[in-house]
Amino acid sequence: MRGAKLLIGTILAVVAAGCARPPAAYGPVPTPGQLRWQESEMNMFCHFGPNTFTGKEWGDGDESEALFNPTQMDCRQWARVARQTGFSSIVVTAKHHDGFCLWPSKYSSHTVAHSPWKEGEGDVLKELAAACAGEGIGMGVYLSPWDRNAPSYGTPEYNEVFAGMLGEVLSGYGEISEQWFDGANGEGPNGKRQKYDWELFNSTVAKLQPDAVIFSDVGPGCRWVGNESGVAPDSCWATLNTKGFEPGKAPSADVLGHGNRKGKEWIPAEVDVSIRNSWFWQPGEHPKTLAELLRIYYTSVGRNAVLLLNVPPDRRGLIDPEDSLRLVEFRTALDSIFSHNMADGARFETSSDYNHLYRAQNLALAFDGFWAAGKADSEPVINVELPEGRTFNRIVLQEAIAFGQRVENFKIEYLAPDGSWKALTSGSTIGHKRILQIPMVTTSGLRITFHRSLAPPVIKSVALYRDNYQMDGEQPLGE
Ligand code: FUL
Repeated sequence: MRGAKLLIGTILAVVAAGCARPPAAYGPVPTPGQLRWQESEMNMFCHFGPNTFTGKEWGDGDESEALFNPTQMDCRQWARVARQTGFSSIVVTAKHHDGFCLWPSKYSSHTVAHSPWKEGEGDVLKELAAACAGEGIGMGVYLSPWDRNAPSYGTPEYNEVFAGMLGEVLSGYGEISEQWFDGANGEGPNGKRQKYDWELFNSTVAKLQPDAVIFSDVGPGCRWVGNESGVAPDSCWATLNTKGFEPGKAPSADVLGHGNRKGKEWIPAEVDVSIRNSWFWQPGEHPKTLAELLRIYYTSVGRNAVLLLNVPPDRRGLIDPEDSLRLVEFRTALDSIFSHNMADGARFETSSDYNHLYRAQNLALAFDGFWAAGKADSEPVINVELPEGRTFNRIVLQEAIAFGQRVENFKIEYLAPDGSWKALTSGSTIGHKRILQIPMVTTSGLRITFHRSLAPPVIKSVALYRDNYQMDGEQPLGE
């Protein structure tokens, strides 16, 4: 008797566990490092080096080291500004195209060690690593493969030099969240030709910092979005085909932006853009306006990409107060827009559930779970019943990307006062986060219909917000 009970109990437990099994992943999925990076949403870029002092954007590599002499350098200020205004890490130009190393590399004499700054005893990476750790944010390093100073550039030996430099920055400064490989090369037709050993470079990163996300035109951790104006396209896949390409020999800007539907590798887009016109601090330049920064936020974070916003320290080695003030305004605006979810208290209903664990109510932002559509549901629908009329102009959708990116076409309707469903907006991809900018609408119901998906949608949340900052020229919907 006891044996039979035990058997029945075991069968029931197995059945229950079976029902609660999560959906299988579709296609390529992010690594834990990529997931963490995607969730970081905004990182700060700091272009700093000899160019800061010469006013050039691309140094020639023969600038005197004596130029590098910031008078009040304080990486704690950079890290404080970054953390307080919502950035998850700082990616610093440890070596730009001029070859100048912000750390005392033993592979070069064109470094801080040969500059007057701190009498050659300084190390920007060391100070920045300590400052970022102190503020609880990450640190990433930009290392330009193109080097206009290294005498060995253009010979196989340079690959060893570059890998050696990589080894130094990746083993001497604690955890590195992102390794940035720039694809630019301005050598021109008669210039030096370097055949880069990407296998060596990438494996050096993988060995020394296995969780670091590697940026280049084509990943492998994340890809360039294809422009420097802060815009990912409306339709943005985190997947890409890289066969035949490498950093510096990238697919078209169009493909970099859109990614490849059904692409073979998980290589999401990163949007790098400067808060000023130039990458390096230049006298007489001013930061972008708040409206421009908000627009960039919507066209990067709001389109399944991560924003890498460049905020270049000035000649003193401090973030310019004009820039930090603008960032405070930006943070204040984002907080005021995204701290009141108009879908709080909503009732979610769906046309199907994959199983009882992944049910509709998980779509509420407050739940950590997700909703998965049933396998046989060819056009899954989410109904959002709002407790009373709610007014909003931003809809935020998130896929649970650990299961792959799936949705490729959806429409959203709202419940009009006469009880009919009226078209509100439509979209293509979602990914980690999709923010739809719609005219201000007051309604008690929304209906989201997924027309096409590569696999049944797995949606993490649906949230609604009100952005009063962007209202200029935006018309509310007539009822
Ligand atoms: C480009 C570089 O040439 C620019 O100077 C800057 O560093 C930008 C982020 O990447 O490829």
